[in-house]
Amino acid sequence: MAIPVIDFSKLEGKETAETLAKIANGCEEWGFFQLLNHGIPVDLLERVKKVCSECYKLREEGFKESKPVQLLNGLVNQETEEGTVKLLDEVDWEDVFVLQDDNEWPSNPPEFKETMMEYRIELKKLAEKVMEAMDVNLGLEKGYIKKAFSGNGRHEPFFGTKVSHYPPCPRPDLVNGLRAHTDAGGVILLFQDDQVGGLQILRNGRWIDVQPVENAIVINVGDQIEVLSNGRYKSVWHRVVAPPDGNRSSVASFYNPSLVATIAPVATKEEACASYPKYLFGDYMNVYVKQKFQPKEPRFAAGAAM
Ligand SMILES: O=C(O)CCC(=O)C(=O)O
Ligand SMILES: [Fe+2]
Repeated sequence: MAIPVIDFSKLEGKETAETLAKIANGCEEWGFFQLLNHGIPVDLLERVKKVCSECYKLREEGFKESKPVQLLNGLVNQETEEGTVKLLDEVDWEDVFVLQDDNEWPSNPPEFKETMMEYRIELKKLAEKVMEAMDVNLGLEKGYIKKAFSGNGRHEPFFGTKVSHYPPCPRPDLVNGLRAHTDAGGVILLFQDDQVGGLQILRNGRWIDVQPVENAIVINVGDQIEVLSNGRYKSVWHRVVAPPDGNRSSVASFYNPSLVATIAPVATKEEACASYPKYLFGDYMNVYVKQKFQPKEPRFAAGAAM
């Protein structure tokens, strides 16, 4: 069983209806799908891979001193003494940093900033196109989700890009690359390693691989799209298994509401049918940062209660 792979270029032309239907199926039945021919030039993707990998090489020594390495070493020593130990549940075997419009970015390699700026512009456009396809599929006016995420056009939606590396892990049985979670925001666009796998989604009670597809962009539904669609689209649990050998890299871009945008289910014919509360996205995020690796349902309630 494989995550649906969709040719996004067919959204325009004779196969619009079929392509929209494939996207609807990806959102409703999977929460994850992959896009090919998404319009991001392959040459740009190649440059992104290169600058991110060079950037990680400059940070590699730092990872050796990091908390996951220290905790895993401690756990392995404990195992030697006590025989059995439990999986580490408070850290992830990853090196990450986030790029936003207004934070500090690595200045090395020298091409990093320029390449990632170009990449983010393209990815943001792609996110908005994907959201428009969701609008149409949900029977909403084109631009509805973007407008909701921007508090009716009054604020900028949040757009962040997380650059991750999962270094080779001596004991993937004792630590996750990234613990299981659902994503907090709206639409997530992931450029994942095409050599080293490890991303898995929970489907019908089983973990299945998000198969690496060269130059594809993996799209997934975040918690806010679940709420806005009144549960028609579901944010799906996923995790990254730490690579036993090989270095996994990924670049995840998050198109989220502005922190001051109100998120609520789309008006259903009968208001009483709304299965989700209404809240400020910022309040939801305050809960999410503390409960990211826990079930999402109590987060919705807690966000609304603030
Ligand atoms: O690195 C990956 O493949 C997935 C990352 C992810 O799930 C996240 O950053 O939320
Ligand atoms: Fe995620």
